[in-house]
Amino acid sequence: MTESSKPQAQYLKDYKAPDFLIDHTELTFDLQPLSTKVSSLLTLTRVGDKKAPLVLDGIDLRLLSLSVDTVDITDYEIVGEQLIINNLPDSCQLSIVTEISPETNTSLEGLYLSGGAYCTQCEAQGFRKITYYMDRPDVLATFDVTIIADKKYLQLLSNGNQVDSGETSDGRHFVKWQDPFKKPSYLFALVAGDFDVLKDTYTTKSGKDVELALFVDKGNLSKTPHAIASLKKAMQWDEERFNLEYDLDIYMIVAVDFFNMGAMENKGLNVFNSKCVLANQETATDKDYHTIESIVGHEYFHNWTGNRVTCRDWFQLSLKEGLTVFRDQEFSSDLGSRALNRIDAVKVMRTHQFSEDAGPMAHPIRPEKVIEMNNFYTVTVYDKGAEVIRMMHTLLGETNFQKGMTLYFERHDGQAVTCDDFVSAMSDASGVNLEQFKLWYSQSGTPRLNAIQHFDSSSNTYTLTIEQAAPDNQPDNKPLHIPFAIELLDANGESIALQYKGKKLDDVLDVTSTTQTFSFDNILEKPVAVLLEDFSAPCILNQQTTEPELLHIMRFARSDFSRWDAQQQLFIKAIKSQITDTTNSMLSSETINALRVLINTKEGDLALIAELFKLPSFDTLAAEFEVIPVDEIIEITEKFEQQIADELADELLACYESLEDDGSISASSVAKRALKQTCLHYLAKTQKPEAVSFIKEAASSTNMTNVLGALSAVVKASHPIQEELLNHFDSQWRHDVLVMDKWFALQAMQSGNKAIDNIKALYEHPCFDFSNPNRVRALVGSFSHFNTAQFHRSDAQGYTLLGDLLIKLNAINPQNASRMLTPFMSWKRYDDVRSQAMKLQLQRLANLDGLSADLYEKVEKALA
Ligand code: B3K
Ligand code: ZN
Repeated sequence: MTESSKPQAQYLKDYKAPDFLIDHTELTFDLQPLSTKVSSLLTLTRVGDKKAPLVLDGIDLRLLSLSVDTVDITDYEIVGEQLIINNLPDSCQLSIVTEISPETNTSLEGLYLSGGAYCTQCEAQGFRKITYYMDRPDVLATFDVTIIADKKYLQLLSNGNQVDSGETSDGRHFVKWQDPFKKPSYLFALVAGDFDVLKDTYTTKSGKDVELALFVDKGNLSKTPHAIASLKKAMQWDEERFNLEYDLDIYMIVAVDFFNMGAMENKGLNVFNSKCVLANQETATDKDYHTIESIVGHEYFHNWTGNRVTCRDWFQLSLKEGLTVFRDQEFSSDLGSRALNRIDAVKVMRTHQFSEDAGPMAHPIRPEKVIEMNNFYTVTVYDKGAEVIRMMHTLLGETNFQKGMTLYFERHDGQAVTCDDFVSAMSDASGVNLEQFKLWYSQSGTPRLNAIQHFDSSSNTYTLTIEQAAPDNQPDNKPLHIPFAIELLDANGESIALQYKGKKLDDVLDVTSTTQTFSFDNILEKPVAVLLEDFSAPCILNQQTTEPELLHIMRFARSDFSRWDAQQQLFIKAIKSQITDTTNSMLSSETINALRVLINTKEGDLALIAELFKLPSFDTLAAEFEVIPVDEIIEITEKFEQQIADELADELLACYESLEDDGSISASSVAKRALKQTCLHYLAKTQKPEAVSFIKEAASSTNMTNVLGALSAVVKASHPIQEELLNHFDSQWRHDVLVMDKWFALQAMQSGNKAIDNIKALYEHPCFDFSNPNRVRALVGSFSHFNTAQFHRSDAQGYTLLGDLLIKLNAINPQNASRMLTPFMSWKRYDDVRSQAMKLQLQRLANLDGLSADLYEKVEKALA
């Protein structure tokens, strides 16, 4: 690539307010697969420099005409991806007619035709693939949209309320929509297709009736009730917890098969990946049900946090995403198990986010430099962003946090604002000083905390010193304001009231400097400390906790999350000591006994017990090492799983047999199925004859959670019956691609040398399609993320498979390619042979003609 053809970076520091505003946008779409005509009429007002030209963004557009106040103009130029119009009056109506080709648009961004329906995806910068526009989030306009199409596209949908419809003179039809709320272009949506529709209504707490409509592919109505029920729960929850009501007369969700992400919050017209909508007990797992509820909630919550108040520029993405993830996490936690939701969120942080933050793509939750915006819809912006909001919530408390939200909406409803505006509202409403806290927005990397404990029996004083160090890759970071939650347990497992010199102390410590000591007195014996309770800050904590102390925490901590965390630490310690000291050969009898007590007594949440039985993932363990010992982690994890299976086989059998679920999605049934799955996972590794009959029974169940539990157990155990069960599944579900994705993911987990050839053969499977992101992720994404042994084969065949795929996807769908590249980003953390082999694949990409900006940005950073 020559210097001038390299994709250019944008910087937060260069933000400049627009010179023009668009007050109103009128769009007419004449839909044709290869030549859709888009007529746009923009009402413009100059607000900046008198001489400034109007600069509009546009990609892959054919300009048919351009006129100002009905007069054709010639004083314009198209430079790269911009249309520059000079000498415009201070206010005018600009008319632009362009032509685009939805059918050949495989990027799934802009307007595309796939699976027989027209659909748009505009966030972040896809609107510029539809028409020339000020495609930036701080330009907000009301929209009128007319869609004209053949009648086979029965439903013609856009944002807002439908105001007109009818036939055209040439026998086609049209619908006109008006969105009264000003919005940026990224929230625009259009869908045209022939769908089945589930209708419902919701009455808001102020008594307004809202029509709900869920559009799905023909024949899928039986899979819609859960999504619509989730939507109603989300609407009610947002009223109760955040005092926020819906604002339009209609809320529509459309499910499409070809979609790059989970879903999109377009005003009044959400577009969803069908896998995040469709569910019934036969085809979807309990986890799918949970994901659907959470994503439906997430997109709904964006109506206020994202749509009513949006981002000034894309560097502020976490303003809406971090906050909305926090809101959806709270929604799931209020409706279900808070502990399990917390465990899930922390797993994402400790595996994916910590690794991103330590690697070449490390960026603050408010990035400062971006080449391709789509590359910044990351676990850092979303999940670490949500942790930052959660820390503010911890520091302020629920009441003050809600006061902050109210002030934020009072100040900024209808505006495009910054993360600083949000923090100011929180701080002003609560009186809590968040100046130092704001560093979380501008510093990347995971802070490292070191906890040093001391108990002085002569004065009955316990002291805790917290040292805070900058991350290795960000040595210049300043100390952060960290809410550090603790619980002190006595020998009986009782919580000790925190006090010093007669003053009651809070259990959230304000850590603000590099070294800080906190003292607690009136403590009669050396306590066992639960540190960073509930993962109160996204940090790596180094603590010298012994095995007996971890077992004590696991039994007695008030936070279920911290009990699970202690169990994970026990496993991690054991695995690490195996790797560094091979004489220490097995899990201790105390650890095995603690597990035995859990399944024998089955006290408390069964789903939590299921979690407590899971060894840490490869990624979690990898994070513990500077150079990832791939083979050792795999070998020792397998050995420990085998030990659990062998030593607890009888208990696991008894537990499995005792669990009868009623097939519903009630919390207790879901928890029973989760524990049954865990039992099967281990039982498949034993020689117990009952195990095979349990597996066969589960595999033939009509409940997908049970079926998948059985299949995944046999695949992971390389059990001889796996082939028979997988073949049966294929013949049973070939008609349902979403279910087949589960099968592709299982196929990707095959062990042994044939794994790679198997994947290549599956590229030819009638259900596989390189242009469908769900298929690609199910097969190759599962392989590269979860089939560690085969992906990281030392003969590099796994890496070549992924490299070949990325080259292919670069031409079809750069966004998907870029996402699939992730495993290569941490190439430097592997041994020489593996890292050189991964680097080679990155170099192949770097040398590729026509490398997309999406891949270019990541490959360049990875190789730097
Ligand atoms: N806002 C969208 C994500 C858009 C991604 C663009 N590449 C979904 C969400 O976070 O709700
Ligand atoms: Zn979002």
